[in-house]
Amino acid sequence: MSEIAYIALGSNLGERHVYLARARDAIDATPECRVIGATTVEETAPLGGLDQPPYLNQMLAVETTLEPAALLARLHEIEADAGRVRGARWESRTLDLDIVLFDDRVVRTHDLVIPHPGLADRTFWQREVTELREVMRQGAND
Ligand code: A4P
Ligand code: MG
Repeated sequence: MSEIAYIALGSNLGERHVYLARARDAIDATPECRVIGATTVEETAPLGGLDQPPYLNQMLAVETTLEPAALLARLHEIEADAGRVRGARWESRTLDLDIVLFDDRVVRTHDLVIPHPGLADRTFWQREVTELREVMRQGAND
């Protein structure tokens, strides 16, 4: 059975658009994953109080047969590939991939918390979730 994961993409170092595009391709190229929706790419001021360059953020709706932990492991591989190419400095990131939602599942393990705790106060994530739900609702009506 496949479920729908909402995956947040973030980049604030180097060729940010390229990192997001490669991440979309890598997720879609994963045999158990299919990208079924994408928000517009948005530039956002850095959160967390650190002196960092602005981020590009985007959210994807991904149909997947992977379990949440296996999806996280795959996302970590994709992050590692992006870091290896550009040699990211530790404080900023070429690519950050977070699982924001995974169907209506609630997960609380040492490695994985879903819904992602950041959803409560990241207004751009909340906007993106709304945008994706609207896109998929329209798709279902077509
Ligand atoms: N982890 C637990 N739950 C999850 C989940 N739902 N999705 C664990 C992904 N990972 C999850 O993450 C650290 C560990 O969190 C993972 O190994 C996983 O087991 P990480 O991506 O390696 O490290 P991180 O990103 O530095 O930490 P964290 O807590 O994920 O930070 P955030 O929340 O991702 O913040 N400002 C703007 N404007 N836009 C951004 O995208 N991002 C950050 C990073 C800071 N400021 C930002 C943005
Ligand atoms: Mg993260």
